[in-house]
Amino acid sequence: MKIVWSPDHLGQSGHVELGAGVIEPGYECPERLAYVLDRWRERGLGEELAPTAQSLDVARRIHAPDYVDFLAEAWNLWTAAGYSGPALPMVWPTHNLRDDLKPKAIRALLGYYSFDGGSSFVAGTWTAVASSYAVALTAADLVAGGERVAFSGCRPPGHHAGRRTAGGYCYLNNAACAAERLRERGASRVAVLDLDFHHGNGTQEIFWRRSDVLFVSLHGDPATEYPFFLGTAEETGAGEGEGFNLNLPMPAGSAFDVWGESLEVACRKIAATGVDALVVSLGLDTFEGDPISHFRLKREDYPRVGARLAALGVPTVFVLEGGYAVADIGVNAVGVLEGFAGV
Ligand code: SS9
Ligand code: ZN
Repeated sequence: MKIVWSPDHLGQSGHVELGAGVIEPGYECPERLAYVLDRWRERGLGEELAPTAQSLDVARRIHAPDYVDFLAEAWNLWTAAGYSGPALPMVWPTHNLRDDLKPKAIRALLGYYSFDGGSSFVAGTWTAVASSYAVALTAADLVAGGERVAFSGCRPPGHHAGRRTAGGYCYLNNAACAAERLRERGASRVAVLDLDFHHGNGTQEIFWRRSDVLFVSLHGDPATEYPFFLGTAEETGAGEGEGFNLNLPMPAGSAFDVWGESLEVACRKIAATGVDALVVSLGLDTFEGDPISHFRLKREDYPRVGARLAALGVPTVFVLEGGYAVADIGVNAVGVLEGFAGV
């Protein structure tokens, strides 16, 4: 198996997030990928590749082009306005405010292009975001070129990023871009299976009206879990995309007995739909030790997940999403991959 990653992820460091009554250091930190790489090497899983150069064309199709331009410029606009420290939004165009009014002030533009205070900008954010995107596309290219499986060591993650909104530590939707690349390279239908604890609201939004990309997500019930405002079971897609969105929310506290049954439902849906390729949004925040999530998967459950996914028999791109029990993320991510490979 091959892993694609870039040292440019280190640019996303020193950022902050708006938590419950506090602005705190980002849970989504550089050490996360370091632990994955350590474990990858320890287990001798395979070759490490740098991403190939990638244009932003796919990002500009998956996202609003002006959003992509904004991500690239946000830090410069912030410092040009005389602010220092991480760039955080201050006002959001929610409910009866107008989301078609695009203000000029950077402190308001940050709100126009986000849905929460989880995706702040520092000097290296854009470099990291662009590298994370290139990592996912490179892994998709490997699979489009005939590899059975590839792993994208993406940082920052992407599944909360919508068509024109950053949030939940995400900026560009790496998994959605990987799916789009697989389509572009000949897959007639692709599934995105989101195993992160948090609902992949961005990926759902992006593919909501599309039947060529099936979106399936296992996650904490939005009644009590982030992102709260999307992810219920009755959301099934619209227009052409009706029936191509499947949400499997589960109560906080769910362990593998319950979660594994949802995985089975998800896999059967994917098999019944018939897809040429699979993208797995691999969050490891389903782990019992995760500090901000509430499922109870154990270390030994992860290889079983990988084995079940391999049984689908579909070329697969794994894309790293969340997982904040930092020291455990490597063992758990690599556990999935080893289960997949049948090691
Ligand atoms: C902790 C609150 C967590 C965001 C969670 C995003 C998970 C991304 N201050 N809020 S996978
Ligand atoms: Zn998550």
